[in-house]
Amino acid sequence: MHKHFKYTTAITRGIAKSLPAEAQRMDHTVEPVSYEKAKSQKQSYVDILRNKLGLKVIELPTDETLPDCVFVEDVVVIIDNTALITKPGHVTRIGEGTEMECCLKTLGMNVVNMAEIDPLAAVDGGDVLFTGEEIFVGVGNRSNLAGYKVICDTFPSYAVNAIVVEDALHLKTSCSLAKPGVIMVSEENPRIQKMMKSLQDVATKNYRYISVDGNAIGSNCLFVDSEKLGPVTIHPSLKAYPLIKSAYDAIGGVTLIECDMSELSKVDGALTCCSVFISI
Ligand code: CIR
Repeated sequence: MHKHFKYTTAITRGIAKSLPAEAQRMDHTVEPVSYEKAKSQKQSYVDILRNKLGLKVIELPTDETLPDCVFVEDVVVIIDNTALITKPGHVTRIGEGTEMECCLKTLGMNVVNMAEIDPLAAVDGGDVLFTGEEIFVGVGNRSNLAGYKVICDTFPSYAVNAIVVEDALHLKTSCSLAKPGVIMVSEENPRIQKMMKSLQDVATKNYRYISVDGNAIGSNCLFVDSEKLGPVTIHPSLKAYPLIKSAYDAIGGVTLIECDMSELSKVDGALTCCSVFISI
């Protein structure tokens, strides 16, 4: 279906026991994370990748000194055969990329380290939306313009567009790729609508935008063109976000798989953030 999303391998990481008490979170009033429940939901996520999609899953070892280390998406941007190890935008997350860097080098990827190119650059992978055609980089909260420039230089064959992110953790907290050509968007508030308007203004392609009612993280889904099932969109659980059903039904041409990551969402984790993908 699309050359970019035909992955063979997913990389994930275990949940640190320090996550419930020490992970970063936007809202300190939400109830605490249950480590056991988060672990079991994460296992179901890995089972989907391994058993349903037929991917090889590499699980990096957990590091207790890095409470957010399960969120591997933030430490690397992988497009084609190049992996850019990012410098995460929150100080407690710097260092999470080391294990990923070793793993990707061992796998023979072309690995580039952002901090070595520009020490002032910062990017969380949650701010990077790759559509297969172009790259959008959310700039404002965790990622900065210097980081955006490193992405432009590292992936010169693609148009790279900076999008201002206000009052949200990441760009992909409010929109993500449902399948090539289709972007899922949260309609939660005028701030997101403004951000999406600016994305549409700079986009070099015509995408179809599908709106999800309710909670922002309901628009965060994961597209993989798998060997075993063909095109698959893994989407948030309807139990956790009951209003999203019609939005996901509207995608068409993909197998929909529900996945409940509600426990990690208490510390702002979404579906895309717990894995990265390669084709080797
Ligand atoms: C953080 O605040 O950095 C973590 N608690 C959550 C990161 C989620 N990352 C993502 O969605 N890409």
